[in-house]
Amino acid sequence: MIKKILIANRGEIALRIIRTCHEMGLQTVAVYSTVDRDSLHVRFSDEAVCIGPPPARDSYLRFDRMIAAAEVTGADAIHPGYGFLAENPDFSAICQDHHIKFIGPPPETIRMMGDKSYAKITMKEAGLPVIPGSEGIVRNISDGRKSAAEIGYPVIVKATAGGGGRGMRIVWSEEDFAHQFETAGSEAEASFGDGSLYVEKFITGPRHIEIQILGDGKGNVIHFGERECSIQRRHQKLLEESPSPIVDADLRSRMGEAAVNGATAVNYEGVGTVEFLLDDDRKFYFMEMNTRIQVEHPVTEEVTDCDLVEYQIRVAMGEEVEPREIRLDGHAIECRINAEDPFNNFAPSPGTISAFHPSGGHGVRVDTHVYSGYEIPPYYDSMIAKLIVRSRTRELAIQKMIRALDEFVIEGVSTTIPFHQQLMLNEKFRAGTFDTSFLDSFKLERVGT
Ligand code: MV4
Repeated sequence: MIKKILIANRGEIALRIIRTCHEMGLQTVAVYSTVDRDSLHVRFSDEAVCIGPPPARDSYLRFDRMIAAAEVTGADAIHPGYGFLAENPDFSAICQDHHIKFIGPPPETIRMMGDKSYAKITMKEAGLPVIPGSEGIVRNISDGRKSAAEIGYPVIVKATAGGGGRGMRIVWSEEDFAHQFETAGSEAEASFGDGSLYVEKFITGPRHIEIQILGDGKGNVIHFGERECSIQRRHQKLLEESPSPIVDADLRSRMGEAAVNGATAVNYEGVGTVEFLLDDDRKFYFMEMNTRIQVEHPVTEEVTDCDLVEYQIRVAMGEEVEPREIRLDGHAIECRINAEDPFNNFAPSPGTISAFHPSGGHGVRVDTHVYSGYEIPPYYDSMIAKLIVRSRTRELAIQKMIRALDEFVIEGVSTTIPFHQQLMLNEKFRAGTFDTSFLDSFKLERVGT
């Protein structure tokens, strides 16, 4: 039984998790670095433990301090949120060793899915379509070049320890292969301590679509439809929506079935996301599986009327997932509000928020840890709020988002609000015909004073 949960995270997601815990009658323990002392997750939790100085490696990434904080407060579970320790198999294992329930999959599943080449082999065996490429990792340039010649150029070289766009190189021709392969390998070695690479066909202008799933580790897996995540800049998503404007009921059911089959094959426990690329012919391919709750989970919650954090906690308590079809109703859009200057290459804009007025009204949800007078520390990521709207159709959701963005007041720092305001008026966005390269050519106009 779980009675008290330690939230091994900060910011909006820590607050998001605390809210569900309290609705479920569960006690909460916040952890914080010294710079987060005045954060709302500290104020809204039942207890709070300081775990160290501002740099994450000295606080939010410290296994020993998380476990000690759980032990001194008597927490029987740890929710990792996203980022930090969420997909660290060793942390999941340490929690197990200390008889603290890690809210997420067991270490073996996290490790398997963290090895992107191995995950791809596993999903191919489960019958999911995968992008044509090398059978697993390639040992050297010569094997890689052979593989690339069979696949046909352009190819993409990916680090098996990478993911989310880190440690990838596109190779356009055979002459360029050796150089790109070596660069990718040394980058991967430096970043992940593992230089292993695999090769696959490069799909030009794909859409990034992901399926939300839930498993109970007892063989039951269900899906919650898709999220459209193609609006991204340098692998940072800026806007997500559900449903995807390009996915119809038939494609949703086929992608959902594939995701469920993949998760079932690994006896998945917890919430997870199966990422797919969709090509010009609307063929889909498995890309990666994420074993955490994701930043963009609220759009799925809004169209399915499900609390995904509640499901995480319930399966962690041993509850079974009842097999059923989840219906999507209406349309939800999430804009990530970052303390960044969209007119200056999205440079981080830390500082003190002098005035903060979140949007409200029917169909508007703001997930944030920020308030008037809040000082954004420079140590962590720059997302300060998620603005989520929900309406009956995509067109109405866009109209509501325009209204909600107009109403949102944030003074003292630059934010991505002006970017989203212009995106909402963009023809290609409104038509729903964009792909992952859309933002490469999106030109922000300088307006106002
Ligand atoms: C690809 C791809 C095209 N073909 N794989 C991006 C995130 C990471 N999970 C994998 N990603 C991609 N994988 C194949 N076989 C396109 C992307 C991709 C991308 C690649 C290079 C530059 C920008 C990109 C933006 C979105 C997706």
